[in-house]
Amino acid sequence: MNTRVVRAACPHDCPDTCAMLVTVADGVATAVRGDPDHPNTAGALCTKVARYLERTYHTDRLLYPMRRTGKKGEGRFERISWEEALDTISAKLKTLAQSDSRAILPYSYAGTMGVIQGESMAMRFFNRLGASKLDRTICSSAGSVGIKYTLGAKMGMDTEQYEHSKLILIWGGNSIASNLHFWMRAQEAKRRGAVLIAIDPYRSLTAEKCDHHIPVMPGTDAALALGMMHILIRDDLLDHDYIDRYTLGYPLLKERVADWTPEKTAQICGIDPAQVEMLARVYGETSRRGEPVAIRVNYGVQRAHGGGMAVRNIACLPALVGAWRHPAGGILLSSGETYPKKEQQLQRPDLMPTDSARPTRTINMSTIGDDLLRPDSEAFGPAIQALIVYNANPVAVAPESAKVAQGFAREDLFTVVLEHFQTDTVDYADIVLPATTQLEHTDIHASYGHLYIVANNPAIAPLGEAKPNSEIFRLLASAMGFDDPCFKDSDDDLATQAFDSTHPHAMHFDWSRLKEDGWMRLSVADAPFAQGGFPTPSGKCEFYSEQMKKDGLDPLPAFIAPYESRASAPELAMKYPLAMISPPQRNFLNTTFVNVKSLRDTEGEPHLEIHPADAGQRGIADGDMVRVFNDRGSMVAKTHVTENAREGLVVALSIWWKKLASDGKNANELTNQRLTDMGRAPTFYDVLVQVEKA
Ligand SMILES: Nc1nc2c(c(=O)[nH]1)N[C@H]1C(S)=C(S)[C@@H](COP(=O)(O)OP(=O)(O)OC[C@H]3O[C@@H](n4cnc5c(=O)[nH]c(N)nc54)[C@H](O)[C@@H]3O)O[C@H]1N2
Ligand SMILES: Nc1nc2c(c(=O)[nH]1)N[C@H]1C(S)=C(S)[C@@H](COP(=O)(O)OP(=O)(O)OC[C@H]3O[C@@H](n4cnc5c(=O)[nH]c(N)nc54)[C@H](O)[C@@H]3O)O[C@H]1N2
Ligand SMILES: [Mo]
Repeated sequence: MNTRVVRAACPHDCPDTCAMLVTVADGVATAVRGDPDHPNTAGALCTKVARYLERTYHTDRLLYPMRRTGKKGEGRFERISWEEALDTISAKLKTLAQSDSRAILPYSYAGTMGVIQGESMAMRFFNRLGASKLDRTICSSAGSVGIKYTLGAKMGMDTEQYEHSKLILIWGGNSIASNLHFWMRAQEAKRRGAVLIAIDPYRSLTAEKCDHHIPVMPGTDAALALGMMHILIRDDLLDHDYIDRYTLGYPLLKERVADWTPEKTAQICGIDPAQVEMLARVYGETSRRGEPVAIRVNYGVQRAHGGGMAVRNIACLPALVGAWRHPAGGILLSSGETYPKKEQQLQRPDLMPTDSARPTRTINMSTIGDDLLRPDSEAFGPAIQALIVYNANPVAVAPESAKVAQGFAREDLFTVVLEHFQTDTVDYADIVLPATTQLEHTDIHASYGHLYIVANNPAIAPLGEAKPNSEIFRLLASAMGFDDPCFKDSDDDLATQAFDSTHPHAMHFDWSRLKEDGWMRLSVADAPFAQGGFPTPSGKCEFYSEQMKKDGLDPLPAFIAPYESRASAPELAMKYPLAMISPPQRNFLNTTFVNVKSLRDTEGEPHLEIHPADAGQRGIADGDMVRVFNDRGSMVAKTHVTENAREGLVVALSIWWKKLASDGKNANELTNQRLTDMGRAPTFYDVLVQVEKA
């Protein structure tokens, strides 16, 4: 038997971007494991990716191109050849491009985080075509903008340093589920005597294991940060030297937080004033003792109206106490901008046809529900006539799902979906194209949680007639007659172009070596802002931001209330009194893996966690089936009556495939298309609902 081990990367949308070792025997992958030598992966894979072979060799894999035979949404297809598929697609796109290429829209997100199978060849294709641009806001853009106002870039602490921290605030993240390798570091810190505090409306798996849990109501984190700053200043738990040298606007900040008393803060957050006091004091006093205090801020805080401001406020805290002086102090939201990515070269925006009479337009992926239903108009431009979906499952993941499905059901819309499986979105496709999985193609990965570039070598040959996204867009380019040399670049060529090896962070970057080694660490300082050097306009940590003012925002930390909450929308709350959040389920990765039976079986069916008091008022017992509803829609779920959901809150761990739920629906029936204060992002956790026995 011919056995070998291939170096690979986990492709999924997760901060951990694990380095993997794939065992291949006679052309068949027989095992995947975490690379024991990669410092972040440390030999461990999560429960989902440990089952990666089950996913790749799943009997439901799409292996051939197909054409729709039933009605949109029914999911009936017949096999066709690649030639026929490419001819059909190119003929349609050519016709549309002749009148107005902006009627064509790509729709993609992070089904794979790979640079090559993500936005490289695909974007070259859409740029050359002159398609509408897609604003990729569905996950992280609110916090990205927020943190940039304060710190200047999406970068911060090194995950590997957290094990040396003495206090870790896990703020709006369920790391055991969604950032496991960070949790391993936090556990190590705890063994060494650190205190862990979770700030989360829900007693998640992670919150349960922390020393303290502060259950704020959704969308109120900005207030909690203001209250903390009030106490730090009131009690002089500050690093005045750090503030003087490396921050901007301290006197204005001091004035701003003067009336953010613990009482006011606690009332807004739905907690006790003593909890605000405890949190601020332990943060300030630990730092005052010269010990490193760290914050891991995550995505939970960003998914409400004021999500951008929340992250911006939280990011002010480390500078106030001088936490940045230590490698194990500071904050991390994302390490994404530590990587010198060569996006222009990979995506070639210069290929976009320049037509001043018809400038390009941008469609926000988070409002695809509304936008698919818009007719031609002066303001909007042409109605969307063709949609090419890859690395995404919008029919299940985009907010206000009923409208999304209505848009996808339009008979006059031409939809192409590149996929591994027949997802809820594939059911609406006119043409389905089978894509390869990570084991079958080449890729190169940055991470948003650590500081390594990770290589992915193909372990096995493509299954059936599946092709890598990159190859599919090369073939489409050729079918369209695009003869620009960049469409001839191979996947190895693209990997070579991925990172800038003249940038100080990536001087050793060399694809041919990386392929062999599997991963390489970026060169960055241990404590990036120990001596200031923030990449903001002033070079300082900006408590006051002139740029925010220019952008029409409050230049100082502020609180922006949720759209839907008992306090901010009392009339709506009479009908729909419960706040609903739908954060990630441990055994799924967004909707990926929901169709892997062994993983789905651990969840069973969609659940709704509800507090005993809220359940009691409604005559609901543990295990009852309930209907969760608001003006936008409804879904049924099995209840779990538990104090893990605080009073006034229900939790629907997500994201289920709609068609694998008994009523064909998921939590996005209830979510809305309103956007955050910054970054044009969705407000998935800014939702009021009512619950009744089904
Ligand atoms: N297993 C698994 N891992 C994943 C994913 C997955 O689906 N499954 N998804 C991946 C993706 S795409 C992303 S973006 C990341 C997300 O990464 P994280 O943000 O770490 O992920 P979550 O587990 O959603 O943690 C969010 C937590 O925020 C809480 N929360 C909700 N609203 C609020 C609020 O207003 N304030 C505060 N303080 N907390 C709030 C939720 O209860 C939840 O426990 O995870 C990635 N990793
Ligand atoms: N209610 C609610 N909704 C949410 C969220 C929430 O917390 N609650 N979270 C939001 C967040 S943070 C995110 S990031 C989005 C995620 O939304 P999406 O990015 O749409 O993520 P997935 O649902 O995992 O779908 C990715 C799809 O890409 C496919 N895929 C993977 N690799 C490849 C490949 O190489 N080629 C091709 N062609 N396809 C591939 C997978 O099979 C999968 O079906 O969902 C958002 N929606
Ligand atoms: Mo995400």
